[in-house]
Amino acid sequence: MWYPGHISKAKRKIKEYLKAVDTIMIILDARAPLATTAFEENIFSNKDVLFVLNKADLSDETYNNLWVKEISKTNPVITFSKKESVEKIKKFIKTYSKEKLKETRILIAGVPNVGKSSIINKVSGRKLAKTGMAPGITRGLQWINLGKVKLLDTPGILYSKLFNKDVTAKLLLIGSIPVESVDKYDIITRAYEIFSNELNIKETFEEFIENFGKKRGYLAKGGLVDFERAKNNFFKAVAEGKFGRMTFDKEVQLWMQR
Ligand SMILES: Nc1nc2c(ncn2[C@@H]2O[C@H](COP(=O)(O)OP(=O)(O)OP(=O)(O)O)[C@@H](O)[C@H]2O)c(=O)[nH]1
Ligand SMILES: [Mg+2]
Repeated sequence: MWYPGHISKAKRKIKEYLKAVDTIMIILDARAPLATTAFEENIFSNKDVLFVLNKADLSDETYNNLWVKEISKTNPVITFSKKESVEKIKKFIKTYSKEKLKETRILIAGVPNVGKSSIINKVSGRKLAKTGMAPGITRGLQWINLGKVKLLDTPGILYSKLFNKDVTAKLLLIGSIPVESVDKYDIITRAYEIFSNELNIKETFEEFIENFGKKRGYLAKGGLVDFERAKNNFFKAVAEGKFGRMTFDKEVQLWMQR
């Protein structure tokens, strides 16, 4: 399974920096709020933790509301997306900043590709942090100084081993793990099953990818569909929301049991 060296290094660094931060802001993907807690949350157990359900433009609106209602029973939470006004997240940060402190230091954490660096850029109004479509863009920790508030951008983290097939499949569907790294076919087919249930698609995975590849013109020698390329681009298209808004984690009551 995909677990690049920078992730274990990032976990060590995050632990080192914990003493220097006041609050943790965990960025979840609104399409899979449970799957995107697939890292050692207990690292943050004695800190104030805020949650942001990001990429809320790609998830089902009804579930956005249900998730906010459930998570707010344990922690402050908002939905957010890069399409929304930055004032929403600035206000959230301000509300939960420790007013008595001269400055508030907030560590931004989450699994790869949930939009941590994008949020930091949006709040700062500048392109200070590197962002990108593939997971694993941020490699080191970086303070972004916003005057009274300092945000610490961190690389996406994950459990070193993802044992749960559904969690791994959902992380694939939202682009938190690179499709090229998923060599287990049962994860791929489970991810397709979750996706096809959402859209009520009856084709088998092979049929669907075949047609997807034809439509996109992903042809190999001899005019046959380049299955590998079509499969990889299909998962990237799902992660980018090209098939419409959908929420993959629907069991909000599991939040308390995680
Ligand atoms: N649709 C949508 N896309 C977003 C949103 N926020 C970020 N993205 C996209 O998601 C991708 C990942 O964003 P990053 O900000 O690099 O994510 P990250 O969490 O810093 O990723 P790592 O550093 O790799 O862990 C980029 O292509 C962003 O443009 C959002 O609210 N909605
Ligand atoms: Mg980043």
